[in-house]
Amino acid sequence: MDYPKLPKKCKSLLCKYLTPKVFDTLKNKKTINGFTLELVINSGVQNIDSSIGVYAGDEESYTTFAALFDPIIKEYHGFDTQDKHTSNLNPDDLNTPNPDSEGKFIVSTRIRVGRNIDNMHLGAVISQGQRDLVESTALKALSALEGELAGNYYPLLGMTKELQDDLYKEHLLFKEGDRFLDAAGYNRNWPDGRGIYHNHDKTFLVWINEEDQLRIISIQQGGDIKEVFIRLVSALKVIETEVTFAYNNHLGYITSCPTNLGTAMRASVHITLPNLAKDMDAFKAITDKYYLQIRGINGEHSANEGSVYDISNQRRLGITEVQAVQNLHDGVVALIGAEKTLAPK
Ligand code: ADP
Ligand code: IOM
Repeated sequence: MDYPKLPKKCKSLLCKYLTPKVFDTLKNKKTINGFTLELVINSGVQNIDSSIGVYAGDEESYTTFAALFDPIIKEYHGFDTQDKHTSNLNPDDLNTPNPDSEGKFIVSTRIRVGRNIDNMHLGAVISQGQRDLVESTALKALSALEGELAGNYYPLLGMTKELQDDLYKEHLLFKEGDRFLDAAGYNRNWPDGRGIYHNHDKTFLVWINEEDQLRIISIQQGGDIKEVFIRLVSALKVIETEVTFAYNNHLGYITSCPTNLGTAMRASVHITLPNLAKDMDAFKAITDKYYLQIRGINGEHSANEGSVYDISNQRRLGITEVQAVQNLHDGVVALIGAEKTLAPK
């Protein structure tokens, strides 16, 4: 494999950190599962508009290809190679009263975590048999959920186009044919082994075999962040007694994409900010201060619709889950304050 052609205009962290020297150091390396540098970088090479552009095929990828992953992790999370990750999922440590008790700004709140089963290949190189095993293992664990969390599984295989589209439009289901994941090998054998579990109220969801083997999600209308967190934590407690997920003291929960390591948590609100939308410098100054990310409302790589934005924690490693959610809350309070100040009198 030769050093890939990476255009100057490419802004991804892959383009920034895959220097010819790093490439030469890593080009002949392989993890025990056969994961190579070519597989690590293919998504970012094919998609020069990637924000990051790299994927791990297994936990070992993060050490075998550390010369590339470490600087990316450092820049994205502000996390050093000698740092340790700790977890805190205790809702009592949150101070998150609803930032929008009158319901004027926050449309909905969602908190998700990614999880991958210990000692199992990640999605980039997972075999069809392993993917099916992930699905059956997850379903067994989910069958232990009770009360508000009890629900049904809807496999993608055999799902009508109508139901798939409806779930997607309701912001509940992942999209099909994502080109970033496709280039990284995630869409092999589609739609086998993929699906969504949801409870009766559609406030608790689990995506199976998308970017991570499991994406465990709590979601509801409005801005009661703590209620969303409590639901997620209750479900995690049950699921984690049934399945052991890949975790280590340095990188926390092991995920396919280095942006998700650690807590693997993205806590977000969909929020309407028409005045801040006209002053993106002021908007970005607040999101930067609270380490928040701005996405469009149809997920990563989507554009915003009108003045509704998806605001979420950017850092996920080296902070606890409680800190990630607290950052979101405090940043949203500041955004709503600025929005009110900018409103025409
Ligand atoms: P992930 O959050 O798993 O990294 P995406 O950014 O692609 O992945 O978002 C997945 C889906 O979740 C999208 O359909 C998006 O609209 C929806 N979503 C994210 N945050 C919220 C929210 N606060 N309220 C409603 N839907 C949300
Ligand atoms: N992994 C994916 N969520 N994303 C960070 C893709 C990219 O733009 O690099």
